[in-house]
Amino acid sequence: SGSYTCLEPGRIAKFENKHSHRLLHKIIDAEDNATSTDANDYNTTKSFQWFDAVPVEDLPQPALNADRIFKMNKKSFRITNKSDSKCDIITDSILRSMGLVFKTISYVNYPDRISEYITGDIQSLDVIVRSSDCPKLPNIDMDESYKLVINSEEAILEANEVWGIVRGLETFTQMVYISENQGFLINETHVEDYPRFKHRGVLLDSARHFLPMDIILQNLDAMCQNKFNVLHWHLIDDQSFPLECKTYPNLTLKGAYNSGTYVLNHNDVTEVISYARLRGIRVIPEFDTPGHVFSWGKSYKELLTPCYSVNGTLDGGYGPLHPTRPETYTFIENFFKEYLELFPDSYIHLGGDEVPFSCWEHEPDIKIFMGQMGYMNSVEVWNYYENRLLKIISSLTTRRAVKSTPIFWQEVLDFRLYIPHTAVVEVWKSDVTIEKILEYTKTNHSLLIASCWYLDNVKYGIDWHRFYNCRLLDQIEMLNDTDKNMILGGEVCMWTEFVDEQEIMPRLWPRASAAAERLWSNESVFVGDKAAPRIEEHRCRMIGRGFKVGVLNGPGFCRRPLK
Ligand code: CP6
Repeated sequence: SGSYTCLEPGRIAKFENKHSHRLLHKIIDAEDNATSTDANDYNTTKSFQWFDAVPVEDLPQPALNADRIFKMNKKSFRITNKSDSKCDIITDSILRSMGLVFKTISYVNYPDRISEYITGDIQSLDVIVRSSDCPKLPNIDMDESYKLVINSEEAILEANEVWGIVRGLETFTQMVYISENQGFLINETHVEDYPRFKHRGVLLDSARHFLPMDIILQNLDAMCQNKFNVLHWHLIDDQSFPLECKTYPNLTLKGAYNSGTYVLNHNDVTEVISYARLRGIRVIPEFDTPGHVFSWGKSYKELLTPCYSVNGTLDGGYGPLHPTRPETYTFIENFFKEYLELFPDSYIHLGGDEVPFSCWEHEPDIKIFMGQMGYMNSVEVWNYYENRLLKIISSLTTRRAVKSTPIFWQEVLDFRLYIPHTAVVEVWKSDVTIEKILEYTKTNHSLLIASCWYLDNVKYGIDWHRFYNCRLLDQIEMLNDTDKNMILGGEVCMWTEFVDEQEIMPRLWPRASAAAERLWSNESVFVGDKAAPRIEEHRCRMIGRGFKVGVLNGPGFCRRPLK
């Protein structure tokens, strides 16, 4: 609405009264209860005419949203770093913003009286960061808050840390718009903004289809535009092993697609990490074990558990990592030694989803081992595996300033594994209720929510509402503070079984923007009928930056100046 950014700032100090709406639960209830036929979905958006792009009510109307409008001169406008810190994160962010600010295609067809509201120009934006620290990496506790003030006396972006400058410049570049006769404009602004959740991630699956470097980097740019701050990189899975391993080169030679050539090497990974850092994005790799490892077996068969049929003969298939052979753990240790040095984030995703137990249950050596250990079932074998893995990770990261914090998929709680309470658990199944979340928080594990956001899953018609109206996220607001604080944030997941480099951009974007707003903006911003024009406008802003984004709302177009 008024601030003219899709990612509505978390707090808007000055124009608060004009922008708070609290009708929302009614809207969601109505949508949830409606039988979700495609036609029905389409009808829920009838209140908005897509071909109008932005309804008059939602425009940053001078009379409604700003007392003053300022012109910006494309040739002379500057963004100036006025702080002592000359951190590369600020410098690069300013450079990028200078390249983007006049690329805006946000076009507003103001009434003629617009000139009454134009009270001057903004010559420059001053950037001030309080901390002189130039962080080596973004982290979970980084301060992304910022204050952006634009009035006739000043245009200032202030933040405690460089991360706030990155987010604030993003907002700033999105607030600039074009008008037919007056050129580039920006409204009087007073925004004090900070994120609702500290973990706002995008999962990219590089294993089902190979994702080349330019796609990864493009997504980091799109993520930055949408204020996401974590790339959850699902690098390896059953189908392929596309990550160079210097210790065990055969993993990619035999396990990567196209005869071992669809590979990301260490330099690529390092490039991704530094590209992400400059955009305030953490890179958390996932090494999914003990399941989802079939591709490891293309070169190292003995790592996997051979599967037996009920009559006790080998059936030729392979299951999860072999949990009792010492060689498995030697391999795992060398493997993680290499990758923990490559990936510096203090979190590491260890997977743990969808472990196919049946191969463990029938393997003779494992049966003997279970007898020796007094294990009653294969969940106990799994628990044994995860604890040996955790011990290895822990000893490999003792030399770090902060020890690695493991993340697991929700199954570790569903099967009640004994894992340290510092481990974070990512909830992904779509049937998870708020009652289930409360059971999880009782275990003292912090949580990530992914259930609402499987973006590879498309539906005919308007399907971003179901990402936006994430019911779990509303219900979280009703929890007490202790439970609420255990929700670190959420992730949108782009699994690539049915998506590849050709179509990943329009599939992910701007549908991920719907989740991005829920993860960044204050919960009170969530108003169904205001979100539709905002995301439509945001889509046009992404197009303005050259992203090949998908259609959200059916027929329509992005407004552009006629000359
Ligand atoms: N791959 C891996 C997947 C999924 C998971 N893990 C998955 C399963 C079901 C759905 C979506 C994704 N494709 N490694 C589960 C976390 Cl609906």
